Amino acid sequence: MITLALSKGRIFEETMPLLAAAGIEVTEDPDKSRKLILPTTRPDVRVVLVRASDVPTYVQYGGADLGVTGLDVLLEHGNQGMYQPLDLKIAACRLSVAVRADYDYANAVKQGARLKVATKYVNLAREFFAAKGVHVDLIKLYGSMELAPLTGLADAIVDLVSTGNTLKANQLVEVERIMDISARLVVNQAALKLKRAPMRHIIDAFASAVAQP
Ligand code: PRT
Ligand code: MG
Repeated sequence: MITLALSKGRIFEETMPLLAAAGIEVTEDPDKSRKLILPTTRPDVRVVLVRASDVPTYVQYGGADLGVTGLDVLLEHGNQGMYQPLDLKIAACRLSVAVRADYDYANAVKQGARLKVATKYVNLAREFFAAKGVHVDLIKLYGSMELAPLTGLADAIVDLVSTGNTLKANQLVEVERIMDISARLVVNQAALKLKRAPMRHIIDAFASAVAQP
């Protein structure tokens, strides 16, 4: 049995065409079912639904053989015990610093001010500001980062941006792009050794589907 960990929403939806390229279809709609283990048209392949931030944990410890996770989640978690064989080029966005439109970020950095930064990505944010030599107090949040500068909780946020509409709707502006993000296929190292042939079939099918223009 091969177990693939996915999160509901954009990762699930954007992974479906890649699975189809491997000849695999999920036979139950995750939005209509309460099941956390979904069967597929291949009796030896199943999908488990986990929180986006739990995908690396499942793959690292062998709760799943493979998983699809954002590079943001993967880097924040660390990639111990996993191979990252493929950039799937799906769920694309960027990790950026944003502030209130009326906050002079460039000047605060120039003055050497200590910035209060709210984010779900404390490890990535710490590394980014340390490399710039900017002192920060990091405030860990689990969601709705955009609210932090508006309420005075923080001077800046580190969050994902795709269209920029969420920032705009909250009078925030992007002041630095930290990195481009896309979803990655991650693979449990032991599983790849033990179930080499069926795992390679899926990895290779994903790779050729990604390579299509
Ligand atoms: O929602 P939940 O708390 O369960 O988990 P999650 O938010 O981690 O999952 P999900 O499905 O929202 O995101 C899964 C992965 O999709 C992320 O880890 C990213 O790699 C990727 N991705 C791509 C995004 C976005 N684009 C994105 N736009 N994840 C989140 N967003 C959010 C962003 O945080 C911000 O709130 O969308 C908002 C900005 O979007 P725009 O279009 O208004 O700029
Ligand atoms: Mg979300």
